[in-house]
Amino acid sequence: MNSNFTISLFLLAAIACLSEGCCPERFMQFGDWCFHYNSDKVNWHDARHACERLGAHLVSIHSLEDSREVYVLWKSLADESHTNDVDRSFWIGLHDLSNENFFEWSDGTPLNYSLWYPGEPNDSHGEDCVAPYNHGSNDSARQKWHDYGCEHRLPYFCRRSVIS
Ligand SMILES: [Ca+2]
Ligand SMILES: [Ca+2]
Repeated sequence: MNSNFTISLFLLAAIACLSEGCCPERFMQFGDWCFHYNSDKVNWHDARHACERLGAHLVSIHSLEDSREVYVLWKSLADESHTNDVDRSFWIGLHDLSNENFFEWSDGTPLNYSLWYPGEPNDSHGEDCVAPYNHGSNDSARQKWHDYGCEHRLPYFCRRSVIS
């Protein structure tokens, strides 16, 4: 390819990013964020590292609005049969691996909001990682969180800010 043409394409992409922000390859833009959903089922640690390799983190949730945004996005990407199935939910960045019952987000943001399913977290058999329970009669119940064994394999959501 002609190098001037290549440079022009690069500049055009850069200008588009400057005007409205953009997402790297394999991410989709939703609001002010870039999301990457991977339907491959992996344990929580592998999900965390996969996000980090993409310059992102497992998604963190700081409001009901955040939660709805992520759950609606997930529903649009996952097979309809995946809703209301605990083992077909997705990993988020919350964990209490460092100190039992002291939950923190893997992206380092503060825990300023929580959306636990009734009776959770219960640390049943030493559960230290968190996912939406994906269980209940409607979306507002299903998006609530439960602690779950980190070794379970689930799809996952990565998030990063737009490139500006
Ligand atoms: Ca725990
Ligand atoms: Ca639990």
